[in-house]
Amino acid sequence: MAYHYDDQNIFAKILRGEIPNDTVLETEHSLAFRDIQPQAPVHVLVIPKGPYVCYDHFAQAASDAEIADFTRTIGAVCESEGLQENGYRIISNAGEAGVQEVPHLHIHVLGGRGLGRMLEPAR
Ligand code: DGP
Repeated sequence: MAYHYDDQNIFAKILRGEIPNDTVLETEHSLAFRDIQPQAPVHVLVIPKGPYVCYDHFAQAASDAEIADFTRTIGAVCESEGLQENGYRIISNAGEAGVQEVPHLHIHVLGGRGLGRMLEPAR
């Protein structure tokens, strides 16, 4: 599959410093910041700094160093946000069926309350 990365997406603008963000953690290859429309007391987005559209694109094209950094940053957010004891959920929406709004890979890290079952019944 050929992936097209649109460098005008909102997270690309955040990475370029054109739009402010509430940073939780920044590493060489990743940025974690608070979601502007939080759906739980803790709602952090973790993104790679590289131009990847979605998770499968990242898994295919990113370097081992980027993948390790991204994975560890997600874990570090769980720890720094105090989510380990009571649990959390990580989600990555992709494409139309996944209702992905921003076409730059992001992992939602959600916690701080009971999150219910994973999916609503299909409508
Ligand atoms: P989705 O692509 O559907 O997985 O969700 C995109 C998320 O990005 C959504 O929860 C709202 C969040 N979001 C959209 N624009 C901004 C922004 O400018 N800043 C921040 N911090 N979050 C944003």
